Amino acid sequence: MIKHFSCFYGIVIYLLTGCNPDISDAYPKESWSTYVLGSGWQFRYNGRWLKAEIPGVVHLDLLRHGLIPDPFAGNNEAILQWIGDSTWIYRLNFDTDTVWQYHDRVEVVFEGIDTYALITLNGTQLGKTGNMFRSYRFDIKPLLRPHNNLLEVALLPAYTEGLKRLQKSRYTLVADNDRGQFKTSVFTRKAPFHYGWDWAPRFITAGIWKPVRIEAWSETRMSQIQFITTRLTASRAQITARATIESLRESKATITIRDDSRSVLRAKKIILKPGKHTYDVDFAITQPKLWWPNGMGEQHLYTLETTLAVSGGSQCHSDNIGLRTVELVQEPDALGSSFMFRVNGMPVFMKGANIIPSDVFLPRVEPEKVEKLVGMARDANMNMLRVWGGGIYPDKAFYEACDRMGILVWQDFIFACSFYPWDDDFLADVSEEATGQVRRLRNHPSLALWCGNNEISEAWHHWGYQKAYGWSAEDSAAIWQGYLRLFEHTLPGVLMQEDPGRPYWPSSPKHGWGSPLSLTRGDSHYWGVWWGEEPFEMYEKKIPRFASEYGFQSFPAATTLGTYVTPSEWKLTSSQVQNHQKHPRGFELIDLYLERQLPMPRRFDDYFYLSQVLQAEGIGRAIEAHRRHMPYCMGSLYWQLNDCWPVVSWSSIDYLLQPKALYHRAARSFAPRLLSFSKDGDTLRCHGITDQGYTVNDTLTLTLFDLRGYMLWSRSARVSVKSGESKELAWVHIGQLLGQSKPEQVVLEARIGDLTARYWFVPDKALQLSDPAIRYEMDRNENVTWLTLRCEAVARHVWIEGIDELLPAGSNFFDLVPGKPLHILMKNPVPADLQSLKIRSLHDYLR
Ligand code: BMA
Repeated sequence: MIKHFSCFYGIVIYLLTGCNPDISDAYPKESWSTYVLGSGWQFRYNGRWLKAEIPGVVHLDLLRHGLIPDPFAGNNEAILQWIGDSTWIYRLNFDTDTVWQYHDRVEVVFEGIDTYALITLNGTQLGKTGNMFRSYRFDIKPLLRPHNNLLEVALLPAYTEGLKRLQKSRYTLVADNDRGQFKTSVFTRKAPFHYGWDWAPRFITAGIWKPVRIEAWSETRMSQIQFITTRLTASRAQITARATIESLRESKATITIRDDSRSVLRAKKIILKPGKHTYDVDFAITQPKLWWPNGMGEQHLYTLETTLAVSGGSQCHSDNIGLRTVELVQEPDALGSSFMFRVNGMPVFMKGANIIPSDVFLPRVEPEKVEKLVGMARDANMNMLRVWGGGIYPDKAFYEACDRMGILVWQDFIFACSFYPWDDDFLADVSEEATGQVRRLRNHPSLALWCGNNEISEAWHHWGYQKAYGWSAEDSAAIWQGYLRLFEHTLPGVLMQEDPGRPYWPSSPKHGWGSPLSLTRGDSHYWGVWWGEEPFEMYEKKIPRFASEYGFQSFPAATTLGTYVTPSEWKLTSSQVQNHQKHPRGFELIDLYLERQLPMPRRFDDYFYLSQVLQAEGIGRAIEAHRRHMPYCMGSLYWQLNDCWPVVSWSSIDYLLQPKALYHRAARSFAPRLLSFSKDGDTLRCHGITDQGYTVNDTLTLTLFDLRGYMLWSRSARVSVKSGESKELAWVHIGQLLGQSKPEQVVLEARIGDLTARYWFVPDKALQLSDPAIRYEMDRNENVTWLTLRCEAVARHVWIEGIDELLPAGSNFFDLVPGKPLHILMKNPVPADLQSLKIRSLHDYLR
C-alpha cells in the first residue's frame, strides 16, 4: 500500500508545505501532487520477503526482525560485517492512482539512497545511483500499469563497488580512518565514518535512507525558491526570491509572495519558458526584525509563502527565512591575519563544538533527538556548531533547530582526512551533490560558512604521506592537482553559481598544528594536547585566531556503556570494553594525562568520573584561554559535541544524550560573562570576559581561603568590562599571596556577584582535601524545585549522579565551598518519588 495523500487541488500542497494556496475556480482541480511511498516495502532475506521500513537501512530491518543482535552491543560489530558485504533487494508493489493518467509527468523521487543501487520499475531499469548525498528523480509515466506495479531497488555492497574503482585507480589514495583491508571509502560518495573512524565502528550500511515519493504534475513544477537578501538596513530589507521552475511549454504565470499574515508582498506576472529556468521576484520587508545568534537577541523568522499560479493550477512553497548578515573577516594585521565572524555588523566570538552524526544508523535518528542536541548546545551558551566533514549533511530538523535557537552552522562538505579521486566523472558527481545540498540549505539563516573539507590540506602538508606511501614526484603532483581541482575549483564553482553571498573556506584548518602559521592566520586544529601528548597548559600558550578543533577523550556515562557491555566484561581490559574505544592509544593517553592531574582509578568504575573530570578540566582551560585572548582569537569549537554510538571518545554528550562533565564545564566557560585566571610566571591574573551585549560594572573580590573554608586574605576593587571585551581586572604575586600557606591547602577565588572563578595552585591529585560532608535540601513548591547544596570543607568536582534531566547546563561537576551554598533551579518537574541523591566529589576518589 502506498501512503496516499489526496491530490485534489490545494489539499495535498497544504499538507506538505503548510501553505494555504488560493482557491480559485479559474483553475482545474489538479496541478501538482505528491504521494509518499512510505509503507508496504519489503526486503529479501534468505529467499524470504520481509517487511522493511523506508526510510531505513538493512541493519535496522534485520534488527527489527530479530535476525541480528544489537550491532552496538559487545563485540557484535565484528560478526555483523557480512551485512555490508551482501547485496540487498528492496521492493514495493503499488497501484496507479487514477489521477496520475491526467498528468503530463509522473516521477519517482528518491531523496537519498545509500549508496549503489539499480532501480527498476516493472522490470525496466530506471537508473543507477552511486552517491548517498544526492537525490534521484526518474520519469515513470510510460512504465506504469494500472495495478501491481513493482518498484525494485537492488543495493550493491559499497565496499565491493568501491574496490572496483580502487583497482582501476593508478594512485594510492590515503584513507587512514577507513578500517577496511582496502581503503575504498574515498571512491564512494558515502558517509566516511561508516567505514570506521577513531570514534566510530565500521558498519557499511545500505538502504533507502531518505523518503521516496511520487510526484505527479502537469505543465509546471516549482522546485525551489532561493531568498537572497540584497540589502539590509534598519528600515528595510530588500530581498530577491529566485524561483526555479520547470515548465513543459511556454505559458503565462504569476508568482506571489506573502508574509506571515498572508499579506501580499509582491505579485509578479511572468512568462514561463519551456525547460528549467529561474525567475526573480524582488520585494521588500519594512522595519525588518533581525535574526541574531544565541545570546545576542531574538531569532526572528519570517514565514514566506510563494505561490506559482498558471492556467492549469497553482503550487505553493513555504519557507522560513531570517534576516541577518554574516561575514567572515580576514584582515591582515601585525601578527598575521584575523579570522572572525561579523554578524549584523558586530564581531562575534564563536562558542561551540564540532557535531558528528547522532547515530551510525542514520534513519533512526528522530528529529526530537536532533532538536534536543541542538537545544543542549544552546543551553550551554554555544552560538556555533561545525558540521564536520566525515559525517553527513544533516537533515532539515538540524538546520531548523539551529535557525530557531540561534546556532550558526559551519558546514563542511563531506570530505575528511583522505585523498579523493579527481577524474571528470567523480567531479561531475560531486558537483551534482554539492548543487543539491547547497540548494537545500541556503535559505537557512543559521548557515554561516561552507568549508571544503576537514584536514586534507593539513594532511598533505604535514602528515608525511608522500614518503609513507612512496608517492613519486609525478604522482604527488597529480594528487595535489586533483585536490585543487576539487576544493579550489569544483566546489567554489558550485557556490559561485548557487550561493555566492556565503563565505567559502577551502579546508579546515588552514595550517596544521605543527606549523607556527596555525597560530597567526586562519583556523586551527590544535592537537598538541592528546595526539602530541603535550600538557593541558599548552592550551594557554598555543592561541590561534580561531580554534575550530581541539579535544580530549573521556568515558561516556557508565549507564550508557553498561547498556552495551555484558557484566562479566565490565573491566578495562575486556575485549568488549576495548571495542568501544576506537583510538589505538586512547586508554593509554587517558592514563598518561590522569597521572599528571588526578588520582589514578582504583576500580574500572572510577574511570567514568575521573576521565570526565580530566577532560572537562583540559577543555575548560582551553575555552577560557581562547576567550581571554579575544579579539586576537575569535572562536573556540571543541572536538566533539556528541557521539554516534556508545563509545569512549572526545564527546561532551554521549550516545544516549547523557551530558559528561565537559558539557557542564563548557556551559560555564562559555557563559556570556566570565571570570578567568591565567598564570604568567609568578603572577596570577584575573580576567573579565564578556560577550556582545553584556557588561560588568561591579566590585571584584579576590579571596584566598584554605580547604576548610577559612579566609586567609581578601581584597576588593571596583571593575568594569565593556560589551564584547576581554580585560585584565587584577593581578597578584603568587609568592606574596601564599606567604606561609601551602599551595596544596588553599584556593584563590575571584567573585563578582554570582560570577566566580577559582585558581588551584597544584594539580587536583595533590590537593589536601578533607571530607566535605556535602548536604542538600530540596525545596519543592508547586511549580519549581530548588536544590541547595552545602559543605563543611571545600569539595572539588561535585557530581550529582543520575538526575541529568533535572539539572540545567552548567549545574553538575562543580566546586563547592563552605559558607557559600549553591542553589540550583531544577529545569524539569522533580518526580515525586525522587528520594535521596547520590552525590560524590573528588575526595571520594583520593587515596
Ligand atoms: C580531528 C577530527 C577527526 C578525529 C579527531 C580525533 O582531527 O577531524 O578526524 O576523529 O581529530 O582524532
